[in-house]
This record gives sequence, C-alpha cells and structure tokens, in this order.
Amino acid sequence: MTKKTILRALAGETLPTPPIWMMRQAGRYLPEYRTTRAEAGDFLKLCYNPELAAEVTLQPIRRYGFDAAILFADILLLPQALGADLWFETGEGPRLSTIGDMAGVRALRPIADIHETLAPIYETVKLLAAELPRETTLIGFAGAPWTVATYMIAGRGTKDQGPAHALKSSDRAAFSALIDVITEATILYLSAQVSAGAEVVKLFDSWAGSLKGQDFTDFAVKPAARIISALKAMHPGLPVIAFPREGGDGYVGFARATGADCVAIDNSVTPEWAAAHVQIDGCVQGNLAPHHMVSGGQELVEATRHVVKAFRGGPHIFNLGHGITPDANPDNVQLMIDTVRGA
Ligand code: 1CP
Repeated sequence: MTKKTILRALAGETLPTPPIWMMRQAGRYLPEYRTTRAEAGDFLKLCYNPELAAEVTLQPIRRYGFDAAILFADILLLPQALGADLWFETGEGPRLSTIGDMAGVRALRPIADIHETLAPIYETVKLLAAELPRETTLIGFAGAPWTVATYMIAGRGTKDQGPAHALKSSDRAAFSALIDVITEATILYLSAQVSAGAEVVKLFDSWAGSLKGQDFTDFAVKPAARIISALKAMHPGLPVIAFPREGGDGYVGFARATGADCVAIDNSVTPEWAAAHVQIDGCVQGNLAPHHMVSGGQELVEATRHVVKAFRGGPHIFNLGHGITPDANPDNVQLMIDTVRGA
C-alpha cells in the first residue's frame, strides 16, 4: 500500500498537492455534529461516549474526504483525569476548579491513575482505527503543558493568561511542579492514544504566544522536547506535530529544539515568512485565516492559492491557522478543499 499522504509530508516529502485537514473539523459549524451532540446530551458526555465521539470524528471525513481525522476529545479532559472539576457553562465555555499553590498541585491524583478517567477516549481511538478509510491518517492530541496549566490555574479561558503568569512569578516552585505533573501525565496520555491506534500526535500550545524570552524556552520548548523524546523512545518513528500558536520568532528552530516533525503555523505570520524561516527545517502545517470559512467567495480562493503556492517548495500539510468557528459555512470548506486539490 502507498503510504498515506499526511505521513509522507510528515516524513519530509514535498508533494504536488498538499494533504489537508482542518482544526476543529468536527464541530458546531456542521449540522450533523449539532445533532449528535444533542443526542449525547452535552459536550462532555459526547467526549466520553466512544461510539458518538467516533461518529463526530468521522462526520467531516465522510462529508469532505479530509486526509486526516483528529480524535474528538478536548485538552481539558486531562486536568479532569488529574482530579480537577470540569464543566461547561452554556454559551460561555469551560470552567475548572483552580490551583493556586503547592498544596493544590499535591492534591492532584497520581498521574498513573489518569487512565481510569480517560479509558473511553482510548476506546474512541480504537473504534476509529478500525473504521477510518485506509487512506485517512488518525491524529491523537493533547494540550501542551503551558496551555493546560493556564486553564488549571485560572479555572477558565483567559485573554492574557494573567493568573498563570502571576503564579509563575509569585510561586515559581508550585508553577514548575504543575508544569512537570502535566508534562508527565501528557506522555502517558499520548502514549496510550498511540497504543490504541493513533498514527500521529499533535500538541496544542494555544497560548504559547504569551510566553516571552526565557519563559518561551522554559515552558513552551522544554516541556514539548521532553514529551516528544519520551514518546519517540516508546514509539519509534512516531510523527509529532507541535503548535506553539502565535509563537512568532519562537517558531524559528522550534522543530529542531523539540524534535517535532512538523510545526503548525497560525495566521498571524505570512506563509512566505514561515516558508523561509520554519519550513527550511521540515514539514509545516497551516495557515489559512479561519475567517475565510465564514466569508468565502473569491477572496477565499485567492487566499487558499496563496498559502499553497508559498509552501510549494517543501513539505506542507494544508490547514487553517486556528480552529474553524461555529459561524462558518460548510460550503466554504468544500470550496477551500476544491481549491487546494486544484478542481
Ligand atoms: O459546544 C461544543 O460543542 C463544544 C465546542 C468544543 C469542541 C468542538 C470544545 C470546547 N472542544 C471541542 C473539541 C476539540 N477541542 C477538539 C476536537 C477535534 C477537532 O479539532 O475537531 C480539539 C483538538 C480541541 C482542542 C482544544 N480545546 C484547544 C486547543 C486548540 C485551540 O482551539 O486553540 C483548546 C484551547 C481547548 C479548550 C476549549 N474546549 C472547548 C472550548 C470552547 C475551548 C476554548 C475555551 C477558552 O479558551 O475560552
């Protein structure tokens, strides 16, 4: 069998047409997702129901034939497995119990116990590995330690990650201990996803952009390097995608410093810049602005061609610069795919 296109790009091959998938491709912009979510009852019940989670993972594959499927789950399930309370406020987003000192870090459950909570997620991966079309790559994922820590400290999403930065300066020992716990738990979590059938894993560091200077090295680069080297030791040849979102100059050399096989690029940098400074080290993923999935039209076509052209000289996986939003039009997704595939 010819190797799957995503795996070829991750191995450093420059392909005539880039393979494509989309962050948050299973999500609220799809009517079939909204139906299955209603059937599950709520978002968390959907995540922990292997049949329904596999179903929503497969929906965008059936509709669009993406080259990769990403496990349907959430980065906040790991804090929950570590003992944090987690719930979703309708129309607002996630809420968690907060951690503000060393006692809070010590009160977390032992990392080896996470599998008790996360077993249904591994079951979803197994179902998907059996059901996906043979040309489709299955991607597992976790949040990177800094991003997960921002939610565990603040108890919610924050614009500037203020509470996490505050703990980092006021109680460095507690902050570092929390990063270490998340790092080691993430290794166990991703390794179990790979054992269940994930072929690639992706680390989402959605808030990496607020780490500056030495902090970026200590809390974005180092934990990613530790996770990637541990995973590759257990699963030789496992491809890893890292997404230090809004990392700016931090993108430069990120693959070399962490061992990632591919760096996902957000749309705050131009594809030409990313080609010159990041793609020189290997595969990149990205970086069409998600708003085109709302606005569509000729601008979408031109912006899509622009991204394809800029990255044409090296290994590239086409994707958005961040997740598709609930107000996106599913027809625009088809237009993007047709444009990438040259129809
Ligand atoms: O109401 C709903 O149906 C929930 C919306 C939703 C969805 C579809 C959430 C809540 N999570 C998800 C799924 C999800 N989350 C996936 C599944 C696979 C896919 O991409 O199709 C993935 C990979 C994630 C990852 C995730 N969750 C990230 C990292 C990527 C990113 O977008 O930056 C983050 C930061 C989260 C936390 C989270 N989960 C959900 C929301 C609304 C948020 C953001 C909260 C905030 O910061 O305020």
